[in-house]
Amino acid sequence: MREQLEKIKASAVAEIASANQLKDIEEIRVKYLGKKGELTAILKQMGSLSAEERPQMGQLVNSVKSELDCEIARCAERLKESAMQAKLLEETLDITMPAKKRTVGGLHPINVVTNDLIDIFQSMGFDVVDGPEVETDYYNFEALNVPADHPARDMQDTFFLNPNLLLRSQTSATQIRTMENRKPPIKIVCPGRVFRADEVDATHSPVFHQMEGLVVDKGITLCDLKGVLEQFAREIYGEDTKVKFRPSFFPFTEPSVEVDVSCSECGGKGCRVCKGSGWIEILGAGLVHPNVLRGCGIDPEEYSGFAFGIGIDRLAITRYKISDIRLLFENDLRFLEQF
Ligand code: 2NM
Repeated sequence: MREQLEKIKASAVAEIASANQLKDIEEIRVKYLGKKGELTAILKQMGSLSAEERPQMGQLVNSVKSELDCEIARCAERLKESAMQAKLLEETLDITMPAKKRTVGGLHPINVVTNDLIDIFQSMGFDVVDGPEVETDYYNFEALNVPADHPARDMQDTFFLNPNLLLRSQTSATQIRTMENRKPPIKIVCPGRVFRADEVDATHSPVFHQMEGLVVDKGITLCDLKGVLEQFAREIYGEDTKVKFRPSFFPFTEPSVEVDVSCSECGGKGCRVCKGSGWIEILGAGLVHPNVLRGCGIDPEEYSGFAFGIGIDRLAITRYKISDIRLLFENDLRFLEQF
């Protein structure tokens, strides 16, 4: 029995030593120490021993059992440890590897300029109002006092979707909607995309951007218009900028003016940018025509207003010295990444 015990111990120790997975260790434990295990079987044979032998053998079996318990626990510990090491090795991060580049988006130059304009007019108390890009003939033309035979109402100039619906050719339609829905005082700017059936070239695009402004209140005059536009011009072109009104014509304003600013490149002496005149034309404006006010339910005897329209694309092109308007719409990243 003693020999048998030694053999069991020797083979168990050898098996434990050669185990290299946790499940092998568990199998070994069951094989020797489990309910039907080899050592357990020896214990069961104890009954057949004499009274003197029994305690001695009992002690021996117990000491082998605790040795094996101990070996098994140590081996399990060792295997767990090496499994952890292998896992750590596998998950190693090489912080010297080149980083994955995360590209950050930026604002399109049109949006940079639009945001600047919004800031300037908001600081003067204007609200920003949005409107639909698909408009009705009424809001785009009729309400703006544009006569039926006006060339802008021709298919050659405006994108009609059907005889009544069109892609807006100016953002004024949004101002008409605002005048219908709000009572004066009204003080708004309407930035947005507008559409005209123009042939594409370096200075024309069928899709471009505008910001129109509108102020309606009691006693509004051209003087108020000039003050607002002077403030705007100084913020965009610099403190010393001068503003000049020239008579013009729009169906929706009376009187109408073309607005020039002194050339910020040469200070008014005349250069290539201003084509020698010292002035740059930047926008059209005027006092809102009484017919337009009346059509929106505003009494022109009680209220007056001014309106203006700024070409955002033109402003972006001159600010950034962009040579061709098409660059703004081609979405070539080599161009856009410069802003
Ligand atoms: C311009 C020039 C002059 C204008 C007029 C109106 C409205 F709705 F009040 F009638 N909105 N915008 C206007 C006036 C626009 O763009 C060159």
